[in-house]
Amino acid sequence: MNEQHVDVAIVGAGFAGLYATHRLRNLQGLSVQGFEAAPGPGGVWFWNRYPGARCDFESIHYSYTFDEALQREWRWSERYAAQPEILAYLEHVAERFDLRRSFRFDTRVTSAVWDDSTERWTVTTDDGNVTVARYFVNAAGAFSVFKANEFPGEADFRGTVIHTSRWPAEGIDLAGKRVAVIGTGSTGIQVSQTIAPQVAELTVFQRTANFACPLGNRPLSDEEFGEAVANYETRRVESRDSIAGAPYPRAVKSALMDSPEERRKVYDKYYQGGGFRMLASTYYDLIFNPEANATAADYIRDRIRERVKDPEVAELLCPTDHAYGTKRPPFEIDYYEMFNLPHVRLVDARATPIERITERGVATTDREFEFDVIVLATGFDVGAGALMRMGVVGRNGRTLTEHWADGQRAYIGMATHGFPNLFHINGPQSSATLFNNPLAIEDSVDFVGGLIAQADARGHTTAEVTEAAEERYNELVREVADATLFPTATSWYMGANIPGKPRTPMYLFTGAPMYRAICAEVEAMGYAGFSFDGGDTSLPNTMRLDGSAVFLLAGLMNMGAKPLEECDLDEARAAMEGFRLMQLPIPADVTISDLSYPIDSGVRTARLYRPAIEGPLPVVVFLHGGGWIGGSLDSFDEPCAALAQRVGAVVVSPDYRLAPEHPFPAAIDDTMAALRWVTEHIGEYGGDPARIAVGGESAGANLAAVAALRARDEGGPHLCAQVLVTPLTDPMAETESRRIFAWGPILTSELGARMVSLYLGDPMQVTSPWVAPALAADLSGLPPALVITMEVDPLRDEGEDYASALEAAGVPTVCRRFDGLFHTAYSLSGAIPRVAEIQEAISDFLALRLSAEQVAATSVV
Ligand code: NA7
Repeated sequence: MNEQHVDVAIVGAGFAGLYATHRLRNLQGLSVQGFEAAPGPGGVWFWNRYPGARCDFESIHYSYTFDEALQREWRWSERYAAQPEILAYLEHVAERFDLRRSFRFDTRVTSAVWDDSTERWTVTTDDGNVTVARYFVNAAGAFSVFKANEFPGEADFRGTVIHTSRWPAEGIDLAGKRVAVIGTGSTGIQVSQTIAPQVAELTVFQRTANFACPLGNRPLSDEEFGEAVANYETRRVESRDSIAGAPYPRAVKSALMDSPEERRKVYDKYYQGGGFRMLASTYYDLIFNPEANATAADYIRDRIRERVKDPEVAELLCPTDHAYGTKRPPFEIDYYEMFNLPHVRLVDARATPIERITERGVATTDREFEFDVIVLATGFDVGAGALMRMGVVGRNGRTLTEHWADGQRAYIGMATHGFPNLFHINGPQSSATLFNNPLAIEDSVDFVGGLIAQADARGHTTAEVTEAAEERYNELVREVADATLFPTATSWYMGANIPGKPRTPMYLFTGAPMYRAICAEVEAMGYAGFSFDGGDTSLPNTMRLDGSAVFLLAGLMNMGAKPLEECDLDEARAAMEGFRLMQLPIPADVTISDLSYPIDSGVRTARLYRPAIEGPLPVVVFLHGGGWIGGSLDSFDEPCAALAQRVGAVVVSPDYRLAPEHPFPAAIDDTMAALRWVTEHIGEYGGDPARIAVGGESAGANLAAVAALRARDEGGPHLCAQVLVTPLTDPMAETESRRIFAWGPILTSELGARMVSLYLGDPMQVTSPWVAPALAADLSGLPPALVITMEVDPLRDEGEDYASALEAAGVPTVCRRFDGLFHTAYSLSGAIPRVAEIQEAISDFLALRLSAEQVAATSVV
């Protein structure tokens, strides 16, 4: 037995292991020992040699980015390269960067055990050797364990049974043979469409029909290759900034915003466009809105019906049990036309499941079929199954299998608590399934390389994710999944393709940009969530957010939405209007009408929301948000209508003048004018002028708070309550929340400061209580207040401080903080389900404060 000592042990010589070796050994100067079960490099592209094996990401995107010369010199022959070419590329990379010498091929890891006393991993291999390493990198890939044959009787079969991922290098002669293909995922489709012309008979066993779209493969022309090489620099940046990690056109619209004719045009364009564009470039809501998804599903089903001549076969090929994209969408080359060939048949393995393999072929519950070759295209135990089988043992003798008994989990897809100095590349809960893998791999390796470099530079010997960080990230992954349609399908995305495997989201379903942002934030905070030598660490801000919020923000990134602070005034206003797309439908039983109220310089519009209840009803005057520079009646239709319905009140939303065209005090003067008008006229609209509350969100909450002050000081109107949702109460406040959430999300310090300065007109006004209600000399005598704050909001602390000050001044005050939510969440009810909780808090408060009994009792007092 040999024992060697190295800095890093790496398992796997695919895309991940090769780049990890290059980065850690060639660039960082660490000693590396790699292990690979196959006789050569290539990983998944070494093993999957079945006929038709091909990548369905374009090769100019599905390739390394780390070396400019490599990008230029490797001439891809096809748009979507086939397996032999990708394998040749990886072999070339191994040669070019002299990586082979760091690997022991034909060598399996049989155990990897962490020793707490020496702070080393002891890696044992089936060649009887032992490698002791400071770090252990799992680059074994997600598809290295194939799904074992579930059908009894394989030994009885006279012919050949073969899983697609164990196809022999010399091939299998299928000419003139009767062949069964079991499985219609990406692999089953590729193998079937490829072998159909060679075989005597092809029988495809389909348990679940899939939404396959044309791959659009063709030779890569010199012009296309030249263009790719010339633009690699920008394209690779765009790729990393796009949902799928490839520079596809961005989906920026809801499918429900287009007419059926417009949708048809969009789907026609991207159905033929090839690759993941059908999902990434059509409509952003396919993946979370069932109604939107149905439009794409219907479209694809229509195409299948057009392409398959026998209507019964066509119907069987149409998926009906899952939403488009919730199972990994395959791509095909004349797959559907294949079923028009006389020697190809489709068997419904759901209606008549396969029972066993027999001496002659396959027996279903219906009949026996005779075959010479049975191809199992039945998939993989996706995730880090390979590592579990390697017998990885962490701190205190705990195995990975035990740690993952309820599902595989890894902090940012890279680290597992109790397994110090072990890093996964594209591990469980990474975003690898929605992130073009070579790029995702490079990012992940670079992250790990950076972390090791920092640990070494600071003299740390262990880096381990904390239990709390792993737990919170795991929750986040689940919450994000719950914001999508992914959990509704039985798929390997959810670990649901393997009997007995816990059903948990195997990936973070945000797309590449948000995943990258989270990793960048972790890194920028000194590897937040990782404890070095047992030291303290904190959680990155994004992980404090509710999963629905993270999913929403990811959606904005995927759309390429410009951050508000980078927008000019018109763009910022348009972006704020766009928030409407993220609101629930307006409740149908609320009547909406526009009225006018007078101001000094003319009249303004106010929108009135009236629930279908007999009056007189209490009244809420609600001021929309938008930083005094944006927002509109339209943008707050849904929050106001929902308020009217929940509280059973008439809600009036005044269209106050916006800055900078109309700086302070225009907005607050209009608010006061609206309140006076409401007091005088609301009786005509079914409202009770004795029961008026004022409320608002963000800048609107500032106006509401100031209106309450002015109404007190100016002798009316009389207000029964004030509802302040995420109010700005002092532009100059120096609070902790302003510091830790300076970067938002949505509201950043820079944006807030710009809005305040546009509103103020005269900077001297900044300390006026009419701008900064928190600076009012006296807060007593104000109407009872509900102050709502969001945990992840720069304005959180000043809202809470204001609530405390109100209470100290004798004002009955309720303060509610919503953990995990952020500024503007209140007006995004369609994306953030927990907005219902905020609405409930407001309606509970107002129901009490505006009840006729309460108002009568208060006036008696
Ligand atoms: P997939 O996508 O998991 O597909 C496996 C297929 O095999 C799928 O159609 C399964 O039907 C079918 N299957 C599995 N077990 C059975 C049994 N017992 N009876 C009938 N049919 C069965 O694996 P692929 O290899 O196609 O693709 C894997 C990934 O590799 C691919 O997505 C790319 O990312 C690369 P089911 O849907 O479970 O009903």
